[in-house]
Amino acid sequence: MSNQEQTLSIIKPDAVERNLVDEIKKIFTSNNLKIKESKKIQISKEEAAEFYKVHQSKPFYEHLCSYLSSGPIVAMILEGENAILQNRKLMGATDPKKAEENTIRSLYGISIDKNSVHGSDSNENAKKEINFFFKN
Ligand code: IDP
Ligand code: MG
Repeated sequence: MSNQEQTLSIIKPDAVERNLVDEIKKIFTSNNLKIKESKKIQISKEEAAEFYKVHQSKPFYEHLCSYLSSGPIVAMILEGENAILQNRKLMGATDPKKAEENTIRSLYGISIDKNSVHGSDSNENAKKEINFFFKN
């Protein structure tokens, strides 16, 4: 049965800085994910803190918020069959060193924090995160 979903993807500052946006977008579009919306923006540290609120108790929270707000990012709505899981598979594990071969993070990730992409991890979070960047 068909399960069309939308998910939020972010190309993080380390990847935007290295001009990897087109290459990463190509990985999505050649793996059955359509890019419905895309915008390049820079968010404030306060906005990053709001976006990553689920991680507020983690030791790396402060660094994570500084990092996401440190330079331009590209936020996208991806759409397709099982888009949430499909995107997570294409991203690979959080730590690039542990990411499966040919995943975005294994190809481009620098470190566990500079890991090139964000992707929603559930239907509920996908809705929240899409709304965070693309509310109208
Ligand atoms: P995910 O991005 O694969 O969903 P999460 O556990 O949700 O991973 O963590 C969110 C982000 O926080 C990661 O993408 C990464 O940038 C950062 N992060 C996660 N774990 C660590 C860590 O142990 N040290 C530093 N940064 C981390
Ligand atoms: Mg996560």
